[in-house]
Amino acid sequence: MTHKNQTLGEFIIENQQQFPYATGELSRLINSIRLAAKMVNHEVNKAGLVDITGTVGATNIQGEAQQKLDVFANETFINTLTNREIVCGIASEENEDFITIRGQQHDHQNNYVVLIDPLDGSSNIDVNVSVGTIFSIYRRVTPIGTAVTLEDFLQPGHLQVAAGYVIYGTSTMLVYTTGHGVNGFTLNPALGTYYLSHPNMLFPENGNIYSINEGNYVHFPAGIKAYIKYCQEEKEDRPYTSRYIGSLVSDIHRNMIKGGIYIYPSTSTAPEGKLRLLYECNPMAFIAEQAGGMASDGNMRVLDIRPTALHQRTPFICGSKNMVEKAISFVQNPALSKKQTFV
Ligand code: P6P
Repeated sequence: MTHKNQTLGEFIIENQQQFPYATGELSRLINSIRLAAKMVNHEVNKAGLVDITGTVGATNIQGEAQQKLDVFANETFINTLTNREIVCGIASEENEDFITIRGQQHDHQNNYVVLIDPLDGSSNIDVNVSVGTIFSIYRRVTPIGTAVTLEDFLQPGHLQVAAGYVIYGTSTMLVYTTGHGVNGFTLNPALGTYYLSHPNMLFPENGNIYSINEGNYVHFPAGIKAYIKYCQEEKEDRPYTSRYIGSLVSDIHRNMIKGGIYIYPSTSTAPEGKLRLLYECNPMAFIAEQAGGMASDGNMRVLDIRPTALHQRTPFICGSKNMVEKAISFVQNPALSKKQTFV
């Protein structure tokens, strides 16, 4: 039984028996993420005060200018996860290759791999817009006692054992699922404790918020253009409204609470879209489905995509079920727009 104001620690203990491998390992893993998030939150919250914003002059493997907080967040999560005897490997947006963790006995006995986007939306840091951390957790598939391989990381999203995000916004929240619904915990910075503030989060089936970077409109496929026009046409009931923060965690978190759809499609300049499958789309898709929503690449369920590369991208349509289904109908049948009367 979950109740408001339960602490994250109490919630983990009370619910760990739900988890088939309830040896406490996953609980310790979530606890590690909880601690790292507190440390990153502390730095994010003072970013404007000390010389920690701005770029470090380096670029990450994505070729993106690395913000100092990117580097701090990446190192914090990697170090915190490495120091617990739970994780046997980590893949991060900031690192070209995965990191092997042998364990204190150097014998590769740990069971889980973690894939992480340590600070998503970091280009927003210098303008004081909310950013987030996204994480995805799998059990390894290669034998215990051997070093992890790429195979342990290239698992389809439906095999995730847990996924979640931290949103560093007006308040800091940790939102995660282990396959038994989605729960949101808000950090009380004065106490350093997370409290259950959003039990059993659910996407409203319908919504009227669409989130997409319309600056790329001319590069969108016909079906996405048609769906945007559909959102803009007169509606008997509520008119749609466009909300786009440019921070995946913030846009999806808002849409999960208010009802809405987030789209980052393929474009003529980026045929596979921009978002990364393994540590952005799969964890957000797991959460979306656990919250009664839906996540598709326009043709198939995101969680069924069979990964082939650590940093591969995918088109991403995620949010309220009925809205995602409507968007997919346009993507799969752009001519649909000709039957719509755009007045
Ligand atoms: P654009 C941030 O870089 C990010 O990965 C997501 O958090 C965000 O939704 C998207 O890219 C924004 O991309 O091209 O609209 O600036």
